[in-house]
Amino acid sequence: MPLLKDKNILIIGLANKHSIAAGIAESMNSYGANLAFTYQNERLKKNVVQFGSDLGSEIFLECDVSDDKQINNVMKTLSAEWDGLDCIVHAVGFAPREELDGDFLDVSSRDGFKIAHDISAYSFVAVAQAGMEMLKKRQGSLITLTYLGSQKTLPNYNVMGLAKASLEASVRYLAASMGSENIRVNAISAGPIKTLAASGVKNFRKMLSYNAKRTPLQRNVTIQEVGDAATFLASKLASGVTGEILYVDAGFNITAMGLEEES
Ligand code: NAD
Ligand code: 0WE
Repeated sequence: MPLLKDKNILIIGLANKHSIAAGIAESMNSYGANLAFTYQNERLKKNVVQFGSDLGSEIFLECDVSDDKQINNVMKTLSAEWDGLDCIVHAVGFAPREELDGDFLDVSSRDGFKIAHDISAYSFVAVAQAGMEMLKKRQGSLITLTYLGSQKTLPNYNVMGLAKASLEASVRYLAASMGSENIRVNAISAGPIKTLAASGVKNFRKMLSYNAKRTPLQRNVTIQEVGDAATFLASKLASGVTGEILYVDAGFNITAMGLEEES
């Protein structure tokens, strides 16, 4: 029997077929899951409906995660369609562009900090709260996406590093809080991947090749690989795993020094 057969899973954070959420949706779908999708706004709706329909999904709901009303509305609408939720995937991150271009000390602002933390970290807590009732019914789990910039510095990631550190702490606090209901909470720390969010980042291609050269696997990871790790975390194979940050980064995070540079 497929690993996620008859599992009801909500995907938050799909923008297009290059999104990490798309890799997750495809993997989960291939293991038998029923998927529902949210989209940030009307502009992205068409993409999301097209992508999800191709996977046999029928539930598409608008959700800007900065708005508690929209988050609650999603769960309310979903509870009329599904008797419970087995997993919520949160693949959302945002900071104002100006925060991600230049030296941290120079470009950081109070407003940028607020927005980055609200959209990239608090929204995960808000989604957990709103989804709790439906997750309880199925002893479901939550999965979010993070990046190594939470633990180590790199140029330009700036306030997103702080927000991801907060997101990772929220994984642990939510896991401790929701564990009594047998709800698990985990994150995947993905290596860099060329997605829509990444396409707004200066020199991203250079970062990808820098990264590939320095990983134990000598390459970058794909959204399919991140998707398969998410399938594992959502499945009963991970029934003993909660509060964990699972690195899907071709091993980059474990190295302090790579092989000799090729000249
Ligand atoms: P993406 O652009 O495909 O996805 C980001 C999503 O966030 C989009 O669907 C966008 O609509 C959504 N979003 C932004 N603000 C929102 C709001 N206010 N309300 C609702 N949705 C909102 O890019 P991605 O790389 O797939 O990003 C998904 C997650 O993966 C993010 O948390 C990102 O930080 C994380 N991540 C990305 C990489 C990478 O290199 N691409 C690496 C590690 C982690
Ligand atoms: O988490 C991310 C993406 C973060 C992101 C990207 C953007 C670009 C466009 C958040 N907000 C915005 N806002 C925009 O206006 N990643 C892990 C990918 C990423 O982004 C970087 C990276 C990496 C890696 C930004 C700077 C440096 C490295």
